[in-house]
Amino acid sequence: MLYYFLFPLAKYHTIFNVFQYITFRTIYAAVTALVLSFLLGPYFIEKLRALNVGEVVRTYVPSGHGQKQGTPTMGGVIILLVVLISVFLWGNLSNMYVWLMAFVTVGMGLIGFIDDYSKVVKKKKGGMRAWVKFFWQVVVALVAALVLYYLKFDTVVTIPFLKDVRFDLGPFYVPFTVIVIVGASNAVNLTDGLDGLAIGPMIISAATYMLFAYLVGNLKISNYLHIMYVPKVGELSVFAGAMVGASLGFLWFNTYPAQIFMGDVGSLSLGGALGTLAVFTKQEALLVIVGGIFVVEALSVICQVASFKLTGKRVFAMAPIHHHYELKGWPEPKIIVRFWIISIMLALLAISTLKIR
Ligand code: 57M
Repeated sequence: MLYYFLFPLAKYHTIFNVFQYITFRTIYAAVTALVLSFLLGPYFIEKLRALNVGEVVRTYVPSGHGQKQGTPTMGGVIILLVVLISVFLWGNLSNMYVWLMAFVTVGMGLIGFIDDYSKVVKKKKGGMRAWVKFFWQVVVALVAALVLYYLKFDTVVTIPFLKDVRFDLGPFYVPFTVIVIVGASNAVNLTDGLDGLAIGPMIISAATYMLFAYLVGNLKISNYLHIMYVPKVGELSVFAGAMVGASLGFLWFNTYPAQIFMGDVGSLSLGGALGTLAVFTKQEALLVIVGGIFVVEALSVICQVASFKLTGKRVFAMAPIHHHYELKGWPEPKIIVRFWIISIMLALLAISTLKIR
């Protein structure tokens, strides 16, 4: 919004020129989201406490989780709010990708909100049925995928490190997009089981895609780097910047020992947003590296369930994998920080694909 009101003033004073630059708006989108989170966080946590919106910890948990009972949850509401305000202030709202990003983020958030609400407020055990949740996630992702397809979005998929390998998926790009978005949304949800475990890699992944959005959206740079140029997608670095700021602000309160959890409203929406960023920047396959922690968490569940069904034996002491390390006796902060370190290494590896191909 500031872009509309302040950039035209450049004819009176050159200082207003800064509002046209994506880099400037990205930085301030992140700063705005961070400051808003700091300001709203304590008020929101107090409100949740007063309303008794506290986590109901399952009984089948590694010891230590019992003391988390009653921790305020649904902190994702504040993340969503802060991202939207920041994008509204700093984004170019005539950009269609910004609206599609907002649609997926809010759509997934709404599904998570209804699930959290039924669990925490209505005290319905287990919340929304898994298949109902999955169905609506697919609907949200499908709407975005179909809009993209009818807007003639490039359906070619490239593979990291392999310059000459390209697949044109044609109409199959639609289900592919749905898989990426819904997969990312659920993988982040599965990861969100220790304090700061999901939000840390989310900051790192969103920051990586913030960089990629800027690069692929810039004709000169993308030509220089020989990466696919995606017109208008540069604006998404402002969106990703807001995600980084809001996630950092949330980590302030979610770090061990957590004062608040994000709930499904946070994990489903942030995961969906990350998947959408991967699609819009045409770096879909790169998400396996950038979001490697989320991928491993989801794979650990798939392996555990498959192995148990087929052989009756477990691969991990407990899935998702962070519970395995808990049961092995690693203290919670050690698991969390080590996962963050791996996430940083993966982000660096992903960035290196710009040169190693
Ligand atoms: C989300 N949610 C946390 C919080 C958070 C198929 C199966 C593997 C599914 C999986 C599952 O349900 N995962 C979904 C996991 C929960 O956190 C809430 O949920 C939100 C995210 N959706 O924001 O509101 C608990 O996680 C802990 N937590 C923190 N700090 C945080 O910042 O400590 C969360 C955020 C919180 C808190 O204790 O209550 C969750 O784990 O429930 N199911 C599982 O993960 C279960 N695994 C399992 O049953 N494994 C089996 C099979 C099925 C694979 C096996 O290995 O044999 C585990 N869940 C829990 N304990 N709680 C089992 C042990």
